[in-house]
Amino acid sequence: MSRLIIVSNRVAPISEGGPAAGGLAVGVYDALKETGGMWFGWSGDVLSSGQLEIQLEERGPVTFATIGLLRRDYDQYYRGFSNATLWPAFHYRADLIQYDRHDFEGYCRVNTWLAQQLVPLLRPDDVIWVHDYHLIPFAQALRAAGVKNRIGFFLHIPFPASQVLLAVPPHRSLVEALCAFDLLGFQTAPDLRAFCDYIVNEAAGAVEVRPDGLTSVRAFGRTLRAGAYPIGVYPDEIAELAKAGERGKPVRTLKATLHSRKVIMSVDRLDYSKGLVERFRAFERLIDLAPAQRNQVSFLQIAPPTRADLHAYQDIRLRLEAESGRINGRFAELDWTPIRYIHRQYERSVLAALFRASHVGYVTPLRDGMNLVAKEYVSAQDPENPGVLVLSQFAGAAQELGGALIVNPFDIDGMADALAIALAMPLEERQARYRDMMAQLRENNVSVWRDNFMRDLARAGERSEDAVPPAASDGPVPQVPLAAE
Ligand code: GDG
Repeated sequence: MSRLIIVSNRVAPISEGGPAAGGLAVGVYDALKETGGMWFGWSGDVLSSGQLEIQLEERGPVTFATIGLLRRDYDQYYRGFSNATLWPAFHYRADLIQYDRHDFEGYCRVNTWLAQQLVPLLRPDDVIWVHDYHLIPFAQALRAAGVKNRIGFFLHIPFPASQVLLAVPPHRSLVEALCAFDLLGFQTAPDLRAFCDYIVNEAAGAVEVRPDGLTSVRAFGRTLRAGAYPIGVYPDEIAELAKAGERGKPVRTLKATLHSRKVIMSVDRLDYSKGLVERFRAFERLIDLAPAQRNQVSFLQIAPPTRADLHAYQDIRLRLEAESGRINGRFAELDWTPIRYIHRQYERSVLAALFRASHVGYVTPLRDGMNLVAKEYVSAQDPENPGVLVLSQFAGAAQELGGALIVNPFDIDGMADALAIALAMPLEERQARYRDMMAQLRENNVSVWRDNFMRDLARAGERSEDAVPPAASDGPVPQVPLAAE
């Protein structure tokens, strides 16, 4: 069996079976343990100067290979192009794009450098699986270093519509770099369609859906495969974690302070893509227009800090603090605080238990590749008395979770209506919706996601052996109609 090499910006901090590890990390780590292999990426250390060396840590059949970044590389590759250009663009926030050509050069330079660090560790039959937007040029860099292995890429965030992607000045180089992979995985069919649209209409390439359901893509002198692989969770493990915490201190504390009021709950990294301000306003609309809800329901928002050294993130934090202060100032009573906004991280097990104790899971990103919180909320529910999920139509998860109340996060009244419906929903309907969503989550858990991707990568590799090698192309390539294969 080929070894699996996982490449991601950060290497997940796995302590085997530990409560901190999320489903994605565990799912990927399980695969590594099965095949043997390596997880390669940035250690999280930023050094102002000096020599950087790979640190290797063996854990059974798995090697963790991590390396630090120099301050300038961190600023250009991570803070700059990855998170100030690509993140807003891929989340449809063209207004927040900050582009600096030196940052893009740094992004490419770090990708090349990281690839060069990996090359000596590779064996000829290793299968390489690269994750996310930080590493779009990684396959191109490996190919330039002579690597012939199969290389797949999974994009965890949305792929934007062409008209938005065109706002990123080096859009063409990015898509050309993506075409150096053998298999591209997107979260949802709409993301895959957006990519194909760019290939056909902006890159003069061609796409064709094959009998096996995968899309064959020809562009920039290469043939590759692309597909949608919605990422999942381990729903039964989350359910166990939630049940185990049902009588724990955090839940007891919450319940004691709620005095039998209902609770609406959200958990998000404090990111402008998550729609937090709109969500706060919709909760305000609910208690404003339905006085009967006042003092009957509290909204618990947990939003741990993220990328706090970027201006756009400082801005969203200030806006949210202002909104929660304003709304609480307007409606709070001596014994009731409408919004409990907590800017801090909690243990995974505590979150699961709090999800189970909440009546409504309120997950309303303006854009999200998938949104695992939506899936975790459903998984954590008590089957006998489940809560209701209110979910944005712009989360990838909405493609699968039809049992949620689907809302448009730009429609404040619509969200307030959905909250009212969720809070009043009869038990039977809640149970039916929960059963429907739980069946879907079990059917497409994180192992299924991983196995489907790896199966298709093995196949894509077989086919792309005879593909035209990547070449730097300056202009559009002529459109090549695909023969049925
Ligand atoms: C990207 C894409 C895609 C959150 N707060 C705490 C905490 N979390 C955990 C959640 C969940 C994870 O972090 C967040 O995952 P999401 O999917 O919701 O969002 P992103 O971080 O933006 O992830 C996204 C995902 O990649 C996977 O492909 O779904 O669309 O943007 O697991 O529970 N965990 C702990 N404490 C917290 O306070 N322990």
